[in-house]
Amino acid sequence: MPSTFRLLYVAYLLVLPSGDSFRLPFKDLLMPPPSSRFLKTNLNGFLGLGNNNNNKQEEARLVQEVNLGDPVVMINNVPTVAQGQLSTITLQRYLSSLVSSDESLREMEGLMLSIAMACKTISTLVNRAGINQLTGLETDVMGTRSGSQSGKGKNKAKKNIQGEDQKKLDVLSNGVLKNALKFTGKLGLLASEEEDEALLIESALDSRYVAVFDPLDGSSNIDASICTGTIFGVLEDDTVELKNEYKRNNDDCVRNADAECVSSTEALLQPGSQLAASGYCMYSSSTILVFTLGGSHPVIGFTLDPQLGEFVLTHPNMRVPKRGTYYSVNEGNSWLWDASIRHYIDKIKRGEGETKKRYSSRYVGSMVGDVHRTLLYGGIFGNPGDVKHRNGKLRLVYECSPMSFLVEQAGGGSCTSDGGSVLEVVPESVHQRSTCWLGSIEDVQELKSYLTPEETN
Ligand code: FDP
Repeated sequence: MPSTFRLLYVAYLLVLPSGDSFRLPFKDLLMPPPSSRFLKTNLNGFLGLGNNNNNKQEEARLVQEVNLGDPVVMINNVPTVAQGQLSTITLQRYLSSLVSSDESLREMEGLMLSIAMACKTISTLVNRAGINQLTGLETDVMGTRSGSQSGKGKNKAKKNIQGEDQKKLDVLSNGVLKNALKFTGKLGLLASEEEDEALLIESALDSRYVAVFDPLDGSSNIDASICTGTIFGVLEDDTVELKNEYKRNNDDCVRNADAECVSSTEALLQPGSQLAASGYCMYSSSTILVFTLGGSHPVIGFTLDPQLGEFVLTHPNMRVPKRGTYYSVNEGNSWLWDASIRHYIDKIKRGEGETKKRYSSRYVGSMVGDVHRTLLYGGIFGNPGDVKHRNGKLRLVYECSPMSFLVEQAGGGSCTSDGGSVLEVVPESVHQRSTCWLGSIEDVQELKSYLTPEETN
């Protein structure tokens, strides 16, 4: 390969994985040409060749080598990628630096690393779904594949507690997350969209946290390879009484079909404002893990580097723009919405809202994808509910609350369809539904000016 071409190719490789905040300035393209070994290894990575462990380690070493200088700057004791550098801050490194300045985050570190590990596994499953025949519905007939059929004849589709068909990947992702969290020993209780009951983790009864998650949100998109995601929330568990009781009389443990110990859900029924952490992992053209640990912690995003097999920091401090020009809602239901919501959407799309700009519609139908775009570009996302489904389609505990918490932590806003706070709703059951709107603070405020509490009565 002629050397100028080689240099341009390496420049291309270096610019390609950079997020918007980390685009390399032109001067970095003039760095000394790397060794041909680096080029070869990197090319192999791109083509998916020679993926043995030695190669991976070598790739990691060489990629680091090419990142001349230390790209890390400390901001408020948190390592951050310096402008114009590729990220070398892995999730593990980021979390351990947090723990070194705040020891109370140690359990959270373990928990976050387990969630990240599960997300990596789910990302691989999602990526290989078509190849490994993991598309289609989960069926009731053991060992029988339904392909992409809708569970006709003998292969009846399995349903979750809300009566929705479960996809194979819903069930697999749930298992992956459940196992990852169980083995941390740091989580006493967990609930999931795909579990009828909350599960008590016997090996971690003294732990400080409980977790809720939607293992594979947007799974109706999965067979078309459209983006999906995992949503999670972590709450502090102060139901010591419950655990003591369990310890006193182990026989009281009611087991479900998988011989798992079913629990009361008391610790999980806390309003979103009590979340200790929340986030999502989006499986799309990149796999991106976005989360916040609440309080003074920012919303941060890590992108899975497929060459290193590691989440690396790419979005150090995500802030929702104050205003956007997109609305994201299933407009097919507009004829069933309350008049106030129809009126609001009509105004912004005609350019008759507060900004006098015409808003465009963007709707993936996968909450994680729609929220991720809203977080980056601004605008408003909603699942409003309608005359048939007053509380909408989304679930309060593991969809609306964690996402609203995250968006508010990034400077955005959220509300229910009667203009109330999503984060103040105290759940009555784990699988309860709720309306929810979230996005740019000024867009949410504008929407609220159209809503009246009476609308939901
Ligand atoms: P899915 O059913 O594919 O899992 O709550 C789940 C969800 O997707 C969200 O991800 C998405 O925003 C919403 O449902 C889409 O609902 P509609 O099809 O009614 O628009």
